[in-house]
Amino acid sequence: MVGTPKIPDQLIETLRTARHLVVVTGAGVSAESGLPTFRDKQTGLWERFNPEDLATPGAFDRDPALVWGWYEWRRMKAARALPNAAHLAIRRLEEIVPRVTLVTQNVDDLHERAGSRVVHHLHGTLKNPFCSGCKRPFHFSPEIPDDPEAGRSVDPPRCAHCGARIRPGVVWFGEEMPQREWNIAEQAALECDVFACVGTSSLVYPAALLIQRAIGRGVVTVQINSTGTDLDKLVMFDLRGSAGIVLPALVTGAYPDR
Ligand code: BV8
Ligand code: ZN
Repeated sequence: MVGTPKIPDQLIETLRTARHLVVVTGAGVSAESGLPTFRDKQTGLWERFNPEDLATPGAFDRDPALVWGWYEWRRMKAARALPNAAHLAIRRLEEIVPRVTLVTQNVDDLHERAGSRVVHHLHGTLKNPFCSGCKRPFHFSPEIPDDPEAGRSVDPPRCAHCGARIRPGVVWFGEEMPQREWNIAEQAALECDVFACVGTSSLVYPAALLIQRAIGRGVVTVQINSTGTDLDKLVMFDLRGSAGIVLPALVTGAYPDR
């Protein structure tokens, strides 16, 4: 496990005086909750699939049961996972910094279950499936889906209204992000004085444009990631390590008594 890097004093000071902090999270922030990230080798039988080949409208049209089975497996894993110290540290920041805009690329609900009240999901969520035909929302039964072993195909339910297949409520590659969430995220990137991206390879667009907006404005930018990314030399502070270790260290360093 990568240890806690020394948090630069200048970053501690910056966070103490931050007025508007934007935090953008990716799959790495849920990794310590046991959820596979997008580009790490998918665990279980999903190793033989590239997620980018499953997270597309074409994949669903070609094999709806395979794609629905993948999302049901992920929904089951997310429902059985718990928020980790990174989610909780972000929640603490929301209580301390005057204004925090939390934006996530993740489709799990771990930020919400850590207590974050306003979470901007750029790529949708596992909890809001809808009809691929008439677009009506579909409501899951309350219990956690049984444990489809990874890789099992599961036929998607049919819409009670029009009979079309129900699809996951996520934004697939080639699909547009929700305009309202994107506008909020982009506006925040243009107004904030501190911008942090946590646990993301920053490879997916347009989400990856957000940190680039902040870098372009010359505001304080922080990357917290367990591996390097294309942003390493572009951000002001590049902290290498696990989000569940680095984020709490950063928050405690800035606000030791909070
Ligand atoms: C669109 C939901 C157009 C589904 C996802 C330029 C501009 C616009 C579009 C494009 C463009 N260039 C290319 C595109 C097309 C495409 C794209 O970006 N492709 C990529 C592959 C190059 N973008 C799109 O298609 C977007 N739509 O542009 O539409 C349009 C416009 C108008 C009208 C119609 C259409 C939509 C993209 C959204 C796709 N959906 N998710 C699902 O989840 O199944 S994206 C998917 O990738 C996830 O959301 C994921 O979160 C996201 C990004 O990945 P990361 O979160 O960064 O995860 P990853 O595994 O990559 O990295 C994790 C990092 O964490 C790693 O670096 C790892 O080292 C680190 N880590 C691991 N453990 C830890 C850790 N760090 C800290 N602590 C740890 N413990
Ligand atoms: Zn329908």
